[in-house]
Amino acid sequence: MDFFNSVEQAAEIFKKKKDGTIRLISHLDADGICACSIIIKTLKRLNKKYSVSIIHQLNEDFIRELSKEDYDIYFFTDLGSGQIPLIKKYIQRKIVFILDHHKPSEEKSENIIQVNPNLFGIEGSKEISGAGVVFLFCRALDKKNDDLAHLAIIGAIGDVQEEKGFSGLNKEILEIAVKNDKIKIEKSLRLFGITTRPIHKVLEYSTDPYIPRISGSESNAIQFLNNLNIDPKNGSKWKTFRDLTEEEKKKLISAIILERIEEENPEDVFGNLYLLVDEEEDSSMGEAREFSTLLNACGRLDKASLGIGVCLNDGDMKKKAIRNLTDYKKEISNSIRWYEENKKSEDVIEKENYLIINAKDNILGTVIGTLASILSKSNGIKEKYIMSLARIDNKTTKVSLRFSGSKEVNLKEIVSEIVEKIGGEAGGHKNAAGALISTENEERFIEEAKNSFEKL
Ligand SMILES: [Mn+2]
Repeated sequence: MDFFNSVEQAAEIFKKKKDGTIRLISHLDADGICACSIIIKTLKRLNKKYSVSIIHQLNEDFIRELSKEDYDIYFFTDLGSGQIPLIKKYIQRKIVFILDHHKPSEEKSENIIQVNPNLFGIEGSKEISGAGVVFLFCRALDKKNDDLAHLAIIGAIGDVQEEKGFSGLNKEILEIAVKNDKIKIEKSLRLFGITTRPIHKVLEYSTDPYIPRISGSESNAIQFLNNLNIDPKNGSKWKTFRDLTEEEKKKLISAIILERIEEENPEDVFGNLYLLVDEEEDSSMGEAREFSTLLNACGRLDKASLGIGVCLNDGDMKKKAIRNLTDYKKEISNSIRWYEENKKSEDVIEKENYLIINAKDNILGTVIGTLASILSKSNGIKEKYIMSLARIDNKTTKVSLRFSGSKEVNLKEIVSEIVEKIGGEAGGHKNAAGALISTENEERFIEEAKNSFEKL
């Protein structure tokens, strides 16, 4: 049996269940929100009723609560594979579909149908997202769901599966999205915000790829444009990249490559834009990378339902989600300010090869990883492990680990080793890892982390 057979088989089982109440549980990030939106749209088309929860993590308490509810069919999307033993323990005599791309479970149960690409040698961290798995399931139910392929692509981008294009099943799903006129691919400068932000701001905020002397400085970015005879303004309005003439675009691109001449891959500034054909070009939903940021912002500020509304094309929800994005950006700048103001306090420990920030209640647990990512790309912090902690609620602390520098690291392994000693749950991958730990273990976790970093 191959992966497609297993998708077909799961779809057949669902088709046979004509009636029955449906419960959806999905993950809180952009991928999980896309996954959930795809299945919701599909169920709506089938005139089926459902009830939804979007959660940060699937733990025993939550599964126990689920078992008390009275639904006939459960869908776990973009999560669940790791918790099959628990699901098996609590949810019996109901049909459970797990559509996930995380590490699969060997554990089996008659009522649990696990659809997971990793079981068939497909790399779930690279070749397909949770939304992608759900998309394949829904298209197996009905080909007309092909028009949801773009959501699977946004999910994959949210899970950082796009790297100079897509591979594997993601590539096939992208082709479906293009064929259905949902996505248009455009070669462009690979800089975040290129379709929505003024060009000088895009240059200023460009950390990956990094532009020496320009990244991080608004005035240098404006000066850079002036030197190229590119007027950054159109009357009183700042120009975006798309407002530039073709000649100006070419001039700008070659100038950026020249600025980067001492970097490892100076020409590494090109990439694909995945334009959402049905959305307004310069909106936050106009390009897949920004769209996924918008969804992440919804999830992180605990408004996942807004994100689902955006995916389902609800105009009112879209407006609210954009306002939420502004709030999210404020949370991020607040977190940076808190760090700057508390650098010298006992909550921040900086040593030769590591930086540990314990923000406690001062930064949202859902934003703390973003702070670590931003710091890992900033100029002041080089060749250091950056570990940040903040509390999600009064008993759970979120830990994030990043590395600033070009050395090969395996952050997931480092976090997993500490978790093994202190307790908690590790997640993530080589270049961005994290954990959820019990708040009372914060101090012990930090001590153990210091030991680990000092040995590295
Ligand atoms: Mn995912």
